[in-house]
Amino acid sequence: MSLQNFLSALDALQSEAIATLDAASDPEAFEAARVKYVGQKKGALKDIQKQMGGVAADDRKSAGMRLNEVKQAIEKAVAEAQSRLSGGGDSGVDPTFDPTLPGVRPTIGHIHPITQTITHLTEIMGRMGFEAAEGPEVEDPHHNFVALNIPEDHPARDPLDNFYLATAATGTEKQNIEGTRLLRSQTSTVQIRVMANRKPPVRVISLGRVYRPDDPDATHFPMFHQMEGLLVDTHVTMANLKTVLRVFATNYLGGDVEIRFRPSFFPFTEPSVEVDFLWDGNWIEFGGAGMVDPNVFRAVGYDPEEVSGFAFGLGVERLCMRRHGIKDIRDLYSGDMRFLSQF
Ligand code: FA5
Repeated sequence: MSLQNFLSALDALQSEAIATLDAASDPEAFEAARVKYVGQKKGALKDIQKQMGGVAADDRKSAGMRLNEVKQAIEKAVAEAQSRLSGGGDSGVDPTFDPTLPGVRPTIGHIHPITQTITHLTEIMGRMGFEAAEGPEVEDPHHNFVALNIPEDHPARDPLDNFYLATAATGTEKQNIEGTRLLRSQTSTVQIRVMANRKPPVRVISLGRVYRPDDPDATHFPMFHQMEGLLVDTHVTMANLKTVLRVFATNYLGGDVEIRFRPSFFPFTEPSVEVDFLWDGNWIEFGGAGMVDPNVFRAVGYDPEEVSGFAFGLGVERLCMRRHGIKDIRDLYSGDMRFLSQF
């Protein structure tokens, strides 16, 4: 192809493309023109660029310069048409964007109701002078049983009632061998850990997870939380225990709460009681309590002739459920945001 022919083909392309782009009155017409002239695969500019190979080698420089000018002129027309059709504004703005619509609110997480309950209970007990203590969730039989006056043959140590961690031993021998570990079945373990490290007087609570292979139902879950309380001093009586639990209950559940102490048995307290609260006309068990057994004091090196004390352990989920009117403990652990976001 002669240089002359090539240049006139370029001129013709330039005027046709600019006229078409200027005339495009809607996005469809614009898009069709854009593809026709500057499309990457079959656009007319690409086409004519290929034809430059047919121009004599000496003329190719001037052909190339002109081709660039035409290319820039057409690209400018494309940009102008695009800007005109998107409302004449900034061509970087999506024409479908409506700045008057309300924004999308990011979802903000919040604290789980059980964690909120733990904070609340800690605060109420703190006002009565109880300090928060912690213990491990993976325990040894000494802290979970032995020091709590639970002998080796006691049914509470049965592998079917506890989550023992895997050891070489199997079956019933698991519970007794050296190095055995289990997920703690009660927070009473923390009583032992605290007393073994401190001299009396002691006034602590401990809130945390405990584990039991219980079948889930409306009031049971295999993982739940307890609030343990322990007070050791001189001349502590059952009346002190009842007062502390009453003051706690009226603070957390309201002044009209009805509380019942029912005689019971725990190896680590003597005498022992179950603590029930009236809930919708029924007495529901919330925990156990009693006066610390002399054997427990001996196990931690306290002299039962000198000190006395009380201990209690309440189910945190049941307290939370009673306060908020939750009927099924499983709702707390379903992960269903429709339920959880109410708290
Ligand atoms: C105990 O665990 C004793 N350690 C309590 C105690 C502490 C007594 C200090 C004396 C002195 P019990 O096994 O009854 O006791 O459990 C206490 C409470 O934990 C129950 O009343 C109940 O509220 C809660 N609980 C027990 N099992 C479950 C479960 N599977 N799911 C939810 N809550 C439970």
